[in-house]
Amino acid sequence: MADTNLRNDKELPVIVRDEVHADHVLFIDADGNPVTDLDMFERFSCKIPNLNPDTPDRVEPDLVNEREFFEDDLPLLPGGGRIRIFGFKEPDGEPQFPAPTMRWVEGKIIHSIVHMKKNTHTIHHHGMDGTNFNDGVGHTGFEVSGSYTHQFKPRVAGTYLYHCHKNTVLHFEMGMYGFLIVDPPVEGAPFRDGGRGMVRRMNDIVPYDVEAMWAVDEFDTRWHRPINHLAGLACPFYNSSQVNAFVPTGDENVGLHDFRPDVFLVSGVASTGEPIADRRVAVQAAWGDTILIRLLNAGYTVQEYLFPDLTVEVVDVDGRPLGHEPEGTFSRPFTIAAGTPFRLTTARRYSMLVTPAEIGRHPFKVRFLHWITGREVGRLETFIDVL
Ligand SMILES: [Cu+2]
Repeated sequence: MADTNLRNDKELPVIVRDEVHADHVLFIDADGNPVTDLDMFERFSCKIPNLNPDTPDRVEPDLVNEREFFEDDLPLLPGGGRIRIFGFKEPDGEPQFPAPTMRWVEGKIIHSIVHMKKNTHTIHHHGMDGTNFNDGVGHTGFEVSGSYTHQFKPRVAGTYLYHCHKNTVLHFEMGMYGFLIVDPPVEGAPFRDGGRGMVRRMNDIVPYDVEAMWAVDEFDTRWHRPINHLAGLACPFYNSSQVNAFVPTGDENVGLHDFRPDVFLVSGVASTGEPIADRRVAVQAAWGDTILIRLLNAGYTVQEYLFPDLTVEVVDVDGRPLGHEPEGTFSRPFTIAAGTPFRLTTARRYSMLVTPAEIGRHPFKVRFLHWITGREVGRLETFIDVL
């Protein structure tokens, strides 16, 4: 994103095929031929195999989830207007945004099955350290045109996400993501979204009473139109009738170098300017309850968050419990004092514990900051009610 946006006001570089510029040579291959950035781009972004292979080392699963692609106009705009979404749904489920949560359990064998009816997509289980077959990153592996079963044994509980990793700049923005939660290996797991559960805190597993799952996102509504799945990819062998690329093979600039968000959402609920009170987002807890907040930056801005009157403890960063041995030996959970703003960038997560001492309404505020200039481009607010 950053690189293309820096070019925003300048003439786009023209890459001439069959003409090697010294600037573009990355390395010399085993046959002595120069490998250019265009070769690399074609190899890893354009010549992606479409495969539906057998799962290597397949064993019987403990847990299975299935997702399929949909494209639909969903009533997500402030006031209920519809907007074009690419998403994942369960095979017999309704289209929804964000995609349904995957809930896994530490140490269990998981099968995550993806079905594609037309076109190709992938599911990247972000942070899961999958092998190349299971990682779901199209341009370093393959894209799925039919079905594929990803196999995992998640190593440590935490807050993750899954998303499509085909033409990611477009498909992630269009809605192809959802939470992926790994619960600790205790009775009752996997837990129900929003309810009671257990979470790792250092080397302990501690209970919470209420779970908030906040995927904070923003839409540039100009992008959310019936749009070619490959739009924005600059693949020289696609002709312009197939793809409207923004460099130099297409006739039309589809504008994916230019992101100007105009709708701001938490977990699929758009802000109207008033604090979001929808119960899918706003939390209701009883006095004395411990709340686990799973916070995800699912957008393309830098997001700055603020609890004006709550001090929270961060127990997990990007799916890695702090202070958990062996990988967290050198870290510890940390507190963010009431009134202290904090930030996350794209795809990053915090899991935070809080037990509010006061009855009443506790606001949660977000400012959306432009990723280059830092300028505020939007804001929203929701809250935790303690009764
Ligand atoms: Cu996709």
